[in-house]
Amino acid sequence: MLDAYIQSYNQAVFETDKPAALEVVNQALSDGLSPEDIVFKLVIPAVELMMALIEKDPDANLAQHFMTAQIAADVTEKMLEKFSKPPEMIGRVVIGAAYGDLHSLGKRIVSGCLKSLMVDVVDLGTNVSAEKFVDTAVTENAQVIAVSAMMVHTATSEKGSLGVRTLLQQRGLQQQIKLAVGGAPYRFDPELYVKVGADAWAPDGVTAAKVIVDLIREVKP
Ligand code: B12
Repeated sequence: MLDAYIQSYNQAVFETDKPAALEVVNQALSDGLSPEDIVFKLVIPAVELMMALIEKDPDANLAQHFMTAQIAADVTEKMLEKFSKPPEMIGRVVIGAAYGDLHSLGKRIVSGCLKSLMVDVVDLGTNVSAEKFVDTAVTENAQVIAVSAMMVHTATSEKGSLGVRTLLQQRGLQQQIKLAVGGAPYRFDPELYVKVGADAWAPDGVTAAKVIVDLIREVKP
């Protein structure tokens, strides 16, 4: 049954047919597949498959590139609302895409995984300045700032996580607020997170949520 959904969902995504993708999702839901399974077994693998195809073909259709992300983001957003609501939050995270970075899908997936692990998420969206990350973490009483960067220059920029680290240092907040980073550049260089002043990184949403929960536990008694 799951294989049939995977096949028809992948087909719809490949054809950039959003209504068809949503129809598969609705059918899967009404047949009893959980929202978590839809995100982790249908949506994320389909994006990864499309990414692999796109990377192999430098002339890949831009519409396919864009629509893959749009469909996945829309479905993920709808499913996240249906993720089982946690009874008690274990901590709070401020998340966003780094300054200059408009890639939102990875961050949304990380948010979904965090929510499913009972972490409260304040999502600042994309193109977030270092000041906004730190100011919001302070006003929202968050234990972790999570910066997503999909491009090398947004990952390494002084206005990205390096800027967040500098502000945390200047304001004496390093013991109260931890910094996590993620995105494609960190997968290519697993030591990059240290170079940009972060406390931790993770290669995917599920690991990200676990790593961030560990950081919350370091800070919160
Ligand atoms: C989809 C996509 C887009 C979409 C984004 C739509 C959206 N709403 O997000 C659109 C078409 C808009 C786009 C635009 C651009 N893109 Co683009 N894009 C991609 C693509 C194909 C997939 C990204 C994605 O969604 N991945 C799927 C998600 C699930 O994976 P992920 O983001 O890595 O997230 C996971 C982990 O990294 C981790 N994670 C993510 N964030 C965090 C945060 C924390 C704290 C933690 C712990 C973990 C974590 O968990 C996530 C879930 O598992 C990549 C190719 C690639 N290989 O990544 C190129 C890519 C990132 N894009 C690229 C480029 C160059 C651009 C453009 C500049 C293109 C252009 N010329 O206009 C613009 C930039 C716009 C901007 N200023 O940001 C390059 C970057 C190259 C580089 N080395 O810097 C890439 C690598 C493509 C390539 N091979 O050239 N893009």
